[in-house]
Amino acid sequence: MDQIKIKDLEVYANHGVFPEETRLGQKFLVSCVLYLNTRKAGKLDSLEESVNYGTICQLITEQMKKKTFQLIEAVAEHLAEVLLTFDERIRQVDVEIKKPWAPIGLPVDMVSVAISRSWHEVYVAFGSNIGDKKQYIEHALEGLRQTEGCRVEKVSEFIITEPYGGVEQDEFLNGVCRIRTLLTPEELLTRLHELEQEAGRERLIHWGPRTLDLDILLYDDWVIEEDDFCIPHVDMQNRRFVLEPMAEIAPYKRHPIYGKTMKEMLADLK
Ligand code: PH2
Ligand code: MG
Ligand code: MG
Repeated sequence: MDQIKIKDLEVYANHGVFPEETRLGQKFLVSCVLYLNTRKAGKLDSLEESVNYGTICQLITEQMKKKTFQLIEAVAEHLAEVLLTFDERIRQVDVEIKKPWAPIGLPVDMVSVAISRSWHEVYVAFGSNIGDKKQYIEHALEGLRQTEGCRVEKVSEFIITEPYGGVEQDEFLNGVCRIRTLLTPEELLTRLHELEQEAGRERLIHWGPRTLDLDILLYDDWVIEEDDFCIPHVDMQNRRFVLEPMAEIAPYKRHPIYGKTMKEMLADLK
């Protein structure tokens, strides 16, 4: 990916843990790399097709002066979020915050924090088999849209499915969506659990009836294998109610472990 780089933008601001830092302020140096495709801007020689680095420097300065953080970690995190939401075309950012005058009483040249943050493509499955199923799902999708650092990009049809897994219960309404998010897998899972709680979900029987179930299917091409948290979803290859809507909105998306497309995985089930 192409890069726009800003090196050592000087900003006088008041971040710090010590009272004198927040009272008197000090010099910060901000560097960042914006990852975006500059091909069209380059070929057309047109600023409209790119991101104006002057505007970015202004934005950084404004944001650095507007609020006081204790940690330069927090400053970096905040700036990364602001930059990634400023323009859709910025896919990733590296941000470094340097404190050349850190008042630690020792002769250090410079302290800094450098982070890299990006948008992630995530597929989430939803299902409901109690009450107004459609209403629960639509409320959850709206909740995701309203979540900071989350964009709902594509939603499948809602399909009626027979319960899978042996528990005798009412039929489900199921589907999947593709979102773009700045949240980590753990943070996203916490948010999904909150939305399930909002739908009044009670966890009584394992695989039993539920007002709302939200599961992470795929998170970029990441593989996470923890005792209580796996990505990709461990059973998606066996679930028609997942693969059918996945084949609808992402037929050529490949499973990071099985190496098959959603369309192929669905055909394998038939
Ligand atoms: N979810 C389950 C268990 N069984 N069956 C259908 N048809 N749809 C579901 O969403 C579903 C299920 C556990 O998450
Ligand atoms: Mg589930
Ligand atoms: Mg679940």
